[in-house]
Formats: sequence, C-alpha cells, structure tokens
Amino acid sequence: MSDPLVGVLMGSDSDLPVMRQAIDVLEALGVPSEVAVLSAHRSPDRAAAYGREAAGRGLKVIIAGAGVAAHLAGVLAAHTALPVIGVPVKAGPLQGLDALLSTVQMPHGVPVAAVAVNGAKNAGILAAQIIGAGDPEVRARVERYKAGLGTEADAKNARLQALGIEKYLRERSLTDSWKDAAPND
Ligand code: RP5
Repeated sequence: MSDPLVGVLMGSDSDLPVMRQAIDVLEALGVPSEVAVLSAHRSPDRAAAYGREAAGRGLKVIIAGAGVAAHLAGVLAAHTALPVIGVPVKAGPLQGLDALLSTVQMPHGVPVAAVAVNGAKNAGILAAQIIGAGDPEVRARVERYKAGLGTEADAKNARLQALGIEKYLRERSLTDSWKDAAPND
C-alpha cells in the first residue's frame, strides 16, 4: 500500500456516508488516501496537530468535511500550507447552508477551496487534479475519467433523441427535477 497523498477528514462519523464518496473516487483514480474523524470543536488540538504535521508526513492535499457551524477546513488551512478542500455537509436544521457559508467565507490569507454541499466526490476529483498537476500518471487517469463522463453524456443524448422525453423518463424512472438527484444529496 502506497503512502497516503490525501487526508480525508470529517468532523463526525455521521459525515462518513458523504465523505466516503471522496475516498471512493480517489481510489478509482489511483490516489492513496487516509481517513480520520477529528473536529475543530471537539478535538481542536488534534485537528491543529494534523494540519501542522500533514506536509511533513507526505500528504499533498487535505479534504475536510463538516456540517453545521463547520470550521474544520478553516482550522486545517490555518495550520498548513497544503491546499485544503472543504466539503460542507448537509446536517442540522439549516441543512448545509450554515456549513456552506462557514466553509466558503474564509478571511483573506487563509483560503479553502469549497465544493458544493455534500460535494465530497468533486472534492476527491479536485484533489486528484491538484496532485495530477505534478504527476502525469494521475493526470492521465483524471483525463480518462473526464472523457468517460463525455461518453456517458453522449450515450444519454442518443437515447433521449431515439426515445423522446416521455419514454426516456419512464425508462430512466426520472420523475422529479435534477435537484433531487443523488450527487449533492
Ligand atoms: C459537525 O457536526 C460534524 O461535522 C457533523 O456534520 C455535525 C453533527 O455531528 P454529530 O452530532 O453527528 O456528531 O461537527
């Protein structure tokens, strides 16, 4: 097993069903990762230490997911010069809006690259792209992944043109709007 290049962190084990999408896509792209639960609020010393030690341990990118008043990504960014990608997790009464704003509205000098609410899969892809900037093999795998998305879209379009809207929706069992689709849910 290769040494991890990406740390996938989350504020609580309740974030794991969302955050595993980052772990899974990193695995599919051949980028080794490690996973940990640590919290900006409940285990602040461990979170700060993780940030301080990450680069020295060979990590290249940190992904940090948290819900409600989400400060994990910001705290990590305060303690490392590695790129930090924040995933606002849908949780609590505000269903991710609070986490989105906490993650994206970082003060000057301490950037966090925020993805969509529950956008852990995109966080994993973005981490692979950052690593791919200096690693041609990872970059080639990301390029193949993205080419596959185009092939998939082309196939869907061809089927839609062949069937028309009503038959297509019946075949795909798509009865509601795109907003209810899986990726950011
Ligand atoms: C945040 O509080 C976590 O990231 C999680 O999204 C949310 C709820 O945590 P639990 O009460 O499920 O542990 O810190």
